[in-house]
Amino acid sequence: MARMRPKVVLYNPSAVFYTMPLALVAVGSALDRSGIDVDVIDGRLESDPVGRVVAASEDALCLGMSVLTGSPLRDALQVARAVKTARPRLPIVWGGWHPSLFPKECLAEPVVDAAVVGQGERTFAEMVERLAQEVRLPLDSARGTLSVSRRVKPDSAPYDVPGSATRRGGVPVLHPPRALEDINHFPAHDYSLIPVERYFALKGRRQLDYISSQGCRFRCAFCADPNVYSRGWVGLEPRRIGDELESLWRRYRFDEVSFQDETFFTQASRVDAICDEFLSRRLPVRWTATMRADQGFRLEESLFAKARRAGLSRVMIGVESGSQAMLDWMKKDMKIDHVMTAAERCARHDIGVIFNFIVGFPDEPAASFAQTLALVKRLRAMRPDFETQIFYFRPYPGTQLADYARARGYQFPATLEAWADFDYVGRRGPWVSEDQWRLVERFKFYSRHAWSGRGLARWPLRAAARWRCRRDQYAFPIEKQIVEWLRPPEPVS
Ligand code: B12
Ligand code: SF4
Repeated sequence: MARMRPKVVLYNPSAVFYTMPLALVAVGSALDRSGIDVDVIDGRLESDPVGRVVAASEDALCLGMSVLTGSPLRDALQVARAVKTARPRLPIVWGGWHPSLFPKECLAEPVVDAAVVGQGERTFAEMVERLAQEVRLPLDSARGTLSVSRRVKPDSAPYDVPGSATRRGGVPVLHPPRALEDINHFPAHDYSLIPVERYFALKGRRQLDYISSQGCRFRCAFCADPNVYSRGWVGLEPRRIGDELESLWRRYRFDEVSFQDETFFTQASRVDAICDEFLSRRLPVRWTATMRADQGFRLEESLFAKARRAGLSRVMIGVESGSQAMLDWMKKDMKIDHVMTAAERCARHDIGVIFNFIVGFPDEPAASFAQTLALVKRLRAMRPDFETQIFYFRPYPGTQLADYARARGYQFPATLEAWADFDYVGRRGPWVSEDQWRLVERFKFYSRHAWSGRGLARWPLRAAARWRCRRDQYAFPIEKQIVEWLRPPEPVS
């Protein structure tokens, strides 16, 4: 009789956009693939996610789910509950940003058996190995896969490994943290775990998502990264990035690589060597990445030129505010001058930029709003391919500003369902008055149309929008109403 191979099912909840589920590719690739089958299921690609997970998880060792705060959490909860009803003995493990910030709270949900905190490769591999031993299916070790200890204490539950949280006697217990490990120790991400062509089709372009580093060394008070990765940063070796991207390109023939790193430009020498990899291999692809403005300020002009030659087409810069006082307050550790210098260099080297801003911080003065809108205009006017996005501040869990908001009486969600309603997308915090919100929404519309598009048909709207932006006149937004009447805005999920 043929022996059944152990299997792990991984689920990525529904979310906005079609970014590839790199977290599941990471943890799935790090399992001992010589002995374990991995089935990655993405809620965004399935008409019946629960049915698909239930069918896939027959005799599976466990179901792993990647959970972000906000609407993906809602889907994760629904799917986990329905799957547990159908398969009560299937262990369910949550990993990702929400369980990393709230491991014990996630375990208050009875269907969640374990939570993985922070980097997941090693922790999850150890859990799976223990689960496999429990069901008496010994695994073979193989070259290139993680080698983990096989000795399991007889009294320990299978998921009680460092870097996890589990329940003991019904009570959530946090196990010792696991230090951030050099990602060069882990096997290459196996993209055959996901239907890459379907993501290309859904994105409408052959754009490969790729992650070359984990963590961030900075301390921005609105961001959860310093808490989850303790200001650690680990990056893949440039040679390895070159090898992986070249072999992925031979397989998928993509046109663009989207680096999903938090701070791709952390080490100038590494960026330089990555550019060499693109150039020496003559990869015919463009690439995009995140850049802090102070990193752009420090980067040699010649490296901008080299990166452009190597295919860098666009960077995303989190500016956050046009007010230096606000930047200092949120510990962004960056100057407005850095933003302008980085922007000028990008413009000079024909590199597009998406600048992200946040408004509506607690007690943010009106003058600071005005400075942010003024900086947005300056940047938008520099080049047609300079885009700007304005988000409203929400005190994301696990951040210093969340503590600040709590101290000022902000009521945070108390249940997982309530956290599922907590989303940046389109929402604003209580610190944004109706007037401020109206002003920002109108400004977003006019600043977008004032400097974008070349067609003759758009000329009247462009001219009106520029006139308004130059004079800061946003009352009676008749053009906005007409455009929205012709093309209603997408509903916020
Ligand atoms: C791609 C991405 C998305 C994609 C998600 C793609 C997907 N999986 O479906 C989309 C576009 C949907 C998205 C949306 C949002 N995102 Co987002 N996103 C990212 C980004 C840039 C990359 C994620 C990634 O793939 N990383 C690479 C993998 C390898 O790292 P990782 O995700 O950390 O995974 C590791 C561990 O967390 C863990 N792990 C993760 N999942 C699992 C599962 C299991 C079973 C296990 C064991 C371990 C494990 O192991 C992994 C390997 O070490 C991150 C920033 C970053 N660089 O991580 C932000 C980030 C995750 N997003 C964030 C935010 C704030 C948002 C939004 C709220 C933003 C917004 N403006 O609206 C929305 C919310 C969701 C929504 N409304 O749909 C925050 C986290 C917030 C939070 N508390 O959840 C991050 C960290 C950015 C930041 N610094 O603020 N995002
Ligand atoms: S906002 Fe960006 S630079 Fe700041 S801590 Fe978060 S990831 Fe790092």
